[in-house]
Amino acid sequence: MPLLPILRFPDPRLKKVAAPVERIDDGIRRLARDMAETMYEAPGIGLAATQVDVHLRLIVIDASETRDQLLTLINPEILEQDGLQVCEEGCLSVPGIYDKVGRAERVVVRYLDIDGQPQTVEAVGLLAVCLQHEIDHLQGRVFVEHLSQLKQVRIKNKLAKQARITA
Ligand code: K1U
Ligand code: ZN
Repeated sequence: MPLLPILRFPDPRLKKVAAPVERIDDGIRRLARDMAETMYEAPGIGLAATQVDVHLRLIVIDASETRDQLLTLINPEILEQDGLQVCEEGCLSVPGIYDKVGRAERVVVRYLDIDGQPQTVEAVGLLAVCLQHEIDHLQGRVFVEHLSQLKQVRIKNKLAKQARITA
């Protein structure tokens, strides 16, 4: 299965708002499989379709230590959120940058699974953080946009320097 190229911040395509998936067909199933493979290979604990330049509401997540609890979420929506946790985040679209972000401690998310069945997941801790991070991507938001303007400028400069070195 092909690994998908991941867009890098500040690529303007990361700002696009994803559209709902209307029909779960072979194309969507193939995309979900390729995204999961890309996430495991990176390695990461989540990946949103936005990051692979597909602007549909589809995310994959595996926040388990054993790396065998894949969740594929189609048209995810946060139904409930409460509490606050501050957690160090990273992003495959912002390589090498980690910083603390405040998120809800607990979320309940409704979604369709890969068979089109409605499901809900209640999450706390890292899984809750990852769900919010990936659903943010579908809204065109990258985690660094939760940081100060000064930090964002520094991150853009650092990534531009990295890109010049690797070019
Ligand atoms: O959205 C992404 O780019 C994936 C991102 C998800 C995420 C990480 C940390 C907090 C919130 C959301 C990553 O997976 S970055 C890589 C990473 O954190 C990691 C990789 C391997 C094992 C454990 C963590
Ligand atoms: Zn990310």
